[in-house]
Amino acid sequence: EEVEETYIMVKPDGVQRGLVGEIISRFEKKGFKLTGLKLFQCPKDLAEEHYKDLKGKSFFPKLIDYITSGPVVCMAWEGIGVVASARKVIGATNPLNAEPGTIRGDLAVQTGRNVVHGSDSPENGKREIGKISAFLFSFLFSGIGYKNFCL
Ligand code: YYY
Ligand code: MG
Repeated sequence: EEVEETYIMVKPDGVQRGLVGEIISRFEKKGFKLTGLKLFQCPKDLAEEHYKDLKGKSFFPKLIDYITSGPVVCMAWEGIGVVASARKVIGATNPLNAEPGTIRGDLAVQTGRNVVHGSDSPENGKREIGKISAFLFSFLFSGIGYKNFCL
């Protein structure tokens, strides 16, 4: 087991529904460490970069419209095995298949409104945190956290 980083993002529906505190609380209670946090309006090109593996899927344009439709909460979380564990805390992509006790299982119904994103591998965790941090640094001269100056 290794210390990893994962990118967790409360999607626009989660922010609008007032679920930010609930979602943060679940990761805090599990015991992971919050190392970066920012409320952010994601531009289209960054959303497309974030979801680049899904380019070409039929739902891709709707996904990009949705993720850029309002502010998201970008977070970096650190801990042993945090990438896979956070995916378990989040639950299945389709909330109707997500187990009760998971975020999506408890708080969502539709795949297209599944309230939260979590990286699917340590490599993607690093990539996703890196992309958002680089964007924020170039734009605002600050990142989302304190670690490594511009995490
Ligand atoms: O990692 P995860 O969010 O659980 O699912 P992905 O397969 O990476 O898809 C990303 C995102 O795309 C998903 O959270 C909702 C949306 N989506 C969709 O709208 N319709 C699908 N059939 C599959 C995914
Ligand atoms: Mg994914």
